[in-house]
Amino acid sequence: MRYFFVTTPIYYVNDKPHIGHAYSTIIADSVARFKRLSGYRVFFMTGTDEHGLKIEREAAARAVTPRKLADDVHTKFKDLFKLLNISFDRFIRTTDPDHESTVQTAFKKLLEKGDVYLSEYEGWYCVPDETFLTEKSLVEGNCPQCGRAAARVKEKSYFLKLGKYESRLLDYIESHPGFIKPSFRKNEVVSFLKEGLNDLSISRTSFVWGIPVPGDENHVIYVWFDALLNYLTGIGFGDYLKYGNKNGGETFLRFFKTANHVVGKDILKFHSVYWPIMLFALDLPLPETIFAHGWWLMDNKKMSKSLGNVVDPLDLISEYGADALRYYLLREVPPGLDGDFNPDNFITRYNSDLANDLGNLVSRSAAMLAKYMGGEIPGASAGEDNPLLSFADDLAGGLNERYDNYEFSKILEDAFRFVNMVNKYINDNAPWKLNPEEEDGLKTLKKILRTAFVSIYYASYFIYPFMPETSGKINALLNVGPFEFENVKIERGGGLKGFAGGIFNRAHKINMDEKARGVLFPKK
Ligand code: ME8
Repeated sequence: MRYFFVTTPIYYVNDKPHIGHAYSTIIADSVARFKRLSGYRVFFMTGTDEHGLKIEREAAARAVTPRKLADDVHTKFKDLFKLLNISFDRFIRTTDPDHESTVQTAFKKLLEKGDVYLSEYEGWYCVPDETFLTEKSLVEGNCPQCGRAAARVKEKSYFLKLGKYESRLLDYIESHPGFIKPSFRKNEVVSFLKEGLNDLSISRTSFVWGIPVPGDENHVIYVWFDALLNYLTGIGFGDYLKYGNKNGGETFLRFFKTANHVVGKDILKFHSVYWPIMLFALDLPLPETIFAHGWWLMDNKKMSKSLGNVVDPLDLISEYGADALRYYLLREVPPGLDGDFNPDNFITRYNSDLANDLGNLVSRSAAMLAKYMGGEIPGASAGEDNPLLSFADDLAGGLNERYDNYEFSKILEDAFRFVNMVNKYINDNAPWKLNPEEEDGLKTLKKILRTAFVSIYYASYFIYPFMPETSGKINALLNVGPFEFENVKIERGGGLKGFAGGIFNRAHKINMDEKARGVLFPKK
């Protein structure tokens, strides 16, 4: 059994989600869906980061308890993810009891080991980013990342020894080229490491909303130390601690070694420096990959709750559907780069790619099949046009590598190139000009329609991880089940050969219900 663990950042509950949060989550969901289809045992986790000063302050501003704020806002993330068809296996909250226990256990372990020690922190802190800052990194007294005023802090604190693991981490990063993706981000991390690391403060005493330090309850554990450990809690760290590598504990390590952490570039340092060092200190293996995506910008500024320039995903979903949003976000931007969210561009893509190219291909093919074949896709004996299907097979064969490199925009570009090749094939062959009353005419018509429908099935497969609802509708129209490993059996690197042929070997009637033949994407 091959395992695959994929995660999103866990999101702060100071405000409702925007499309930046939707983006990371859709990326992880698409990968999870592809891996499941490829036969992996997948665990996909997302959730909310609920502790810390930022949440405590927001709750005070709203005159509610932090707990109440977290209870209310985390449901907004859950509701959004439901609308977006996010197939997570666990939605973790850092206030979940099993997580609190992970954090306290880890803290205690490191304290006993001597990798955590008590001292005093004096320096700068950015509350919105929940980040300690060095004096020299400040830009006119402000946080270099978000531009907001940094606060001066002086308080007792526990520290994690980072220097002890610095060179081990450098070696690890150099010898594991797939650890940080895209590769151009690796250099940033390496130069940060080469500057030398100060030990990391991992507890606070000036507020209370956090997990208490075991045995020293004046301190609450630093929100990032708490948050990063969610990746262990969700896959059974508790069982691993209790039973080691047996009685279910072994699945913990199996999953964790395959971890792919999908994060925004803003939090790459936490994931590629602090997190690995925490894992070294805990004697655990490192995740397989940290994939840092870029930012969605609005008028060239990072979309963010505090800047107030956010796009509400709920508006887009209610107007265009979840799949349109999923498609746009993953199609538009190459891996790791920023994207400018442009509403006109969104509508253009919707109308041209989804309504015209894909939607029309499906509806006009179904109309022709109804008209000429009584809704029956001719069997393999009708023959097919191989260049088109070979192109699809080649695309399918390259998918694993593309997914491994998070190259969604390329996958979707190719999928829609294929859709347009099928449209062109139909236009060039003009089946409506053929006479089905004549033997030759009927033969050619059968071949064209068969080719079109096998192609539509391929297209449905290509888009499935990104647009599961649309793919489901196409499969329902084709009268075949949803894509699952058991009925698709696509082996790693093996492509699709035979997969469409298998189902469509014999003549196969599509679903002629009006509902099944409904428009996929109404024009806007
Ligand atoms: O940082 N474009 O939570 P957060 C793209 N709790 N992605 C964006 C984005 C944008 N404009 N804005 C936010 C935290 N994101 C911590 C994480 S993980 C152990 C703890 C996405 O609510 C992106 O993934 O500020 C970014 O890293 C994340 O949301 C930050 O969410």
